[in-house]
Amino acid sequence: MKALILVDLQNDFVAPGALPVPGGGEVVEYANEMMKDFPCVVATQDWHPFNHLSFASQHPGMKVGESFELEGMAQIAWPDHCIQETEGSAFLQDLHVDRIDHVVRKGMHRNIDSYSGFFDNGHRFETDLARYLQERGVDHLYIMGLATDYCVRFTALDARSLGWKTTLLSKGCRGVELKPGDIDNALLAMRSAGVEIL
Ligand code: VGL
Ligand code: ZN
Repeated sequence: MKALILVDLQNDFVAPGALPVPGGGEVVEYANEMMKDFPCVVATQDWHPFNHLSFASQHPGMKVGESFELEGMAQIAWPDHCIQETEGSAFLQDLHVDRIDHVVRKGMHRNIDSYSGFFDNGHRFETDLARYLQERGVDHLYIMGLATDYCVRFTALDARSLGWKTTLLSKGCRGVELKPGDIDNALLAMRSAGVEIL
């Protein structure tokens, strides 16, 4: 059985949200269309405590977009975004949420960021995503959402390393592109890992 994974289709990733991904709002209609074709739909939500350490605001003098080290790992300083139970972390208003079978929340641990829907960035904690997909008998994942160069990228790479046949619906993805080339590099990394790019 195939499953559709909708990555982080949340208000803060679409203008005028806190961390707007260029063109992010354009993918909602496509997501709504695609959901009709899938017997299993999972959506991830970035779900941070207000004082998450990926936020530049938690580090005196730090600017958004800066690189720093968090618990020994490379980290980008983000604006405050997707704070639990706020408007910013809610699903995009036009998304047909009634068609979502399962929601996976990530990024709740203050000390570590979590781009992938499967694991945090240090692979210390696992979400229930893999177990859910196994229980539903899913053998092929179709992934789309925000942002191509962060949460989509790492969700797709983990899906491959866990053994799923994985297809990226690139029409339904948009990237941050903090540095020029980030989106292309993400697509290359996914393709090299065996992700089919549609
Ligand atoms: C994301 C940056 C920070 C994403 C989440 O959803 O791609 N990017 N948190
Ligand atoms: Zn985040």
